[in-house]
Amino acid sequence: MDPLIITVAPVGAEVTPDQTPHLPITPAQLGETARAVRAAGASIIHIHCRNDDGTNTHDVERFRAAHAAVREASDLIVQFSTGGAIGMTPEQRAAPLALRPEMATLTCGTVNFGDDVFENSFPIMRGIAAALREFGVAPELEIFDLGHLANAKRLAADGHITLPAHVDFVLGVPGALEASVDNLVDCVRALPAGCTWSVAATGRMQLPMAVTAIVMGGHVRVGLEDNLYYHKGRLATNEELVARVVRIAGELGRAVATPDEARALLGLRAATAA
Ligand code: KMH
Ligand code: ZN
Repeated sequence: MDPLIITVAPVGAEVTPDQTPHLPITPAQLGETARAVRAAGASIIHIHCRNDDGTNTHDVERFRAAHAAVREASDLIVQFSTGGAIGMTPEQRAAPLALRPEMATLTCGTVNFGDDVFENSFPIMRGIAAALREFGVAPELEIFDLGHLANAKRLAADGHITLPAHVDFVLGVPGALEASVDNLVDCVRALPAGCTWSVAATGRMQLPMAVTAIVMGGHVRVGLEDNLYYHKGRLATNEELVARVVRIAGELGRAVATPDEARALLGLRAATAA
């Protein structure tokens, strides 16, 4: 099997600082997190930004500072969120792509999101895909439901994205596909040929889905964006969540990818050549 690519999603848009003291809020804190999760074994960092008071922002200058801090602290692959937070406009969500991160997400369909709706109509997806192409940013296709794969195939057929691509199954969001082994297997079977894949799952299903992906030959996303706890009643840090996956992968005989090995697997240029 290929070495395991571990993505860390350290902050997200929904978790609030009163839920955990371990969220990296400022660019400097994102840099410290990057250093710690790289040491623990991560190779990709999925970035959302916050204002100093912990509220969400997709301000380009905040992303510029976060990007610089993470790159200063590590050789991680930097992946910007274009999902942002509920209520952001598509233009706000795409604006930081002008900073040309190595990767960014492209959510492939609208989905219920708790009591909200995470809106990704075809015009929105085409607009974000156009920005990804304009700035030469590699997409990670976020698949919250099985039908999102059909949307990705349609976007590819119409020339908005290129397949194969890297796909992240985001399972367990209330209103979308539940996190279960059966559902993950269904998702993987439906993947377009040649795609690499990872799984992110919410809450206590993060670890079981990660272990399933390690065994299946997929890749893994962990972090406080999706799950706050190490186990019931004990808050986690991002680096602990990464370290646990590394330990389990080791027990299962799966090597862990360095960022440059991940770049090779994902078809990105090596950092040393960038
Ligand atoms: N915060 C969610 C509404 C992404 O980062 O691309 C969307 C999200 C997906 O987190
Ligand atoms: Zn995200």
